Amino acid sequence: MEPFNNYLNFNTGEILGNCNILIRHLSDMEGMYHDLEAARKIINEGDRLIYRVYNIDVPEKYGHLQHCTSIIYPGRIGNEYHMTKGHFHAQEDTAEIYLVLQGTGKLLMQKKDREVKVLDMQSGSISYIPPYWAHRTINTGNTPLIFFAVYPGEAGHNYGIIKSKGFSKLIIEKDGQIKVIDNPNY
Ligand code: S6P
Ligand code: ZN
Repeated sequence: MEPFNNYLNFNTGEILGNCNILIRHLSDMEGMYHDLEAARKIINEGDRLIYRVYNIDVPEKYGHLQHCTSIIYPGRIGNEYHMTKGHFHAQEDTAEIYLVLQGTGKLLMQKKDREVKVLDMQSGSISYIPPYWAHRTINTGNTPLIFFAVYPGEAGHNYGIIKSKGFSKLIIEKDGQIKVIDNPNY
């Protein structure tokens, strides 16, 4: 395989070049937001774009490094901030690095033994997601949250556990403040 360049726009998070774009609307995240009624209403009124991922095309194999940008648009579903689906890596002993380019948010992580960790995300923050931690990103600001991620080629994604159980914490807005609360459905 030959070396290659791609070009990242630091302001928008868009990558120009050899990449595929993943687009997630609210309707792609059924049941993931706590306020099912609010989610249903928005979907019925025409749906909403929640996030995009620009993923550079690299073999999903040991020895390679996947890399991509994620752009989470600002907003809330009910009182819960816009967020990604969240996942474990299919190959659970693989880590990941997130570097924030723009915006503010939270990185919610959880292990299978239920241990939870929430890190702040802001321009310049470099978060290390160790092996075995599921991860979800939440935009708690008023502008897009844009971050660059790097992870092992073979990591893969397991969405099933999070889809069925969620995380044990929710990140919500209450009285104008960002709050981390227990997920009543967990
Ligand atoms: C991949 C990495 C990110 C997410 C992206 C969308 O391992 O963690 O690129 O894929 O932020 O999140 P999700 O949970 O929908 O894949
Ligand atoms: Zn990941």
